[in-house]
Amino acid sequence: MSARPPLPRRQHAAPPLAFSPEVAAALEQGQPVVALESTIITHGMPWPRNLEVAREVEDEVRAAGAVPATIAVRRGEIRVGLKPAAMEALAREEGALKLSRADLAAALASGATGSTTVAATMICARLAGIEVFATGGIGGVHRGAERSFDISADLTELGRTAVTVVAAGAKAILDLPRTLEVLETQGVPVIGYGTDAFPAFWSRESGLRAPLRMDRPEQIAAAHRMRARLGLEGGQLVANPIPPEHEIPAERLDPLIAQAAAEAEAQGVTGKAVTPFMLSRILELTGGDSLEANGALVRANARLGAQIAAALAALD
Ligand code: PSU
Ligand code: MN
Repeated sequence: MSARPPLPRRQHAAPPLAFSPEVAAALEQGQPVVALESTIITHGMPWPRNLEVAREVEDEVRAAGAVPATIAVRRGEIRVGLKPAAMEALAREEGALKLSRADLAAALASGATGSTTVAATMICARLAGIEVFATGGIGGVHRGAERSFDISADLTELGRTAVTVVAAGAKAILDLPRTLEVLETQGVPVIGYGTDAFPAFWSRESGLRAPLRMDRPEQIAAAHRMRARLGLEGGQLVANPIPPEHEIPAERLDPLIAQAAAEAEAQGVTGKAVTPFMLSRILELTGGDSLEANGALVRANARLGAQIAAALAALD
């Protein structure tokens, strides 16, 4: 009896990553790099403020001594680091696709252009060798999820992809207690930065406690490395409260969020469209205040992300 020949092993081609020269050089030299997402540009803020904020956020990362790597999909390639013209084109793009884990491969295979959510940006950052990613707020368990089953893929991604994500908590339009429960089930450390409270995006406190607390970027970097030593898949969520001067009190926002949620339900808004719809309605209902707060918190997260990336580089 002859042994069966081994099955031919499929050789996978490398992922379609295209680095900007600045990011490529930084990664090669082991300099701190911070990944940034792009759905906030295409679906989170209106033109032209989206472009201004995207630039401001990159400037914050640079001022804090790291290199920003805004990630998006362009003509079938994962772009890691956008040149100014590419950033502007994305910000102006009207029908950009919102790409999460489920969409990424199909979009790349068909040569599409789109923005990456927190989940997809984590996947791309890990492929690119970037360990820290700063954003505004992650997706989570939506209110009414017991009926809609609408739970963001951001939560399961945090459970499986080893990137430390800095956010201002989860958006207050979500069901925050259930969001924390799912994160715990997924084994995601949720770290309040300099606070015992779990922040609620536009507000510094949600009434919930952050499961963990750290006060220095070095602690977050050390925990990130320890997870790797333990062979734990999945990332960390750093919850950085919005700077106090930009906070919108929960008492003011709660009724507006309830109104926007009721409108979404009445208009039959579901799936991917829910988060963009809620953000733009809240912008209108707050007369633009939510947009300014959003910009301020992303900038603060970018600074902290740069400090964590620097602390990681110092450990190497
Ligand atoms: N944070 C913001 N604005 C946004 C988002 C986050 O301040 O637009 C985006 C992120 O890309 C996040 C996504 O991953 O919303 C969540 O969408 P969903 O709830 O459909 O998973
Ligand atoms: Mn959803």
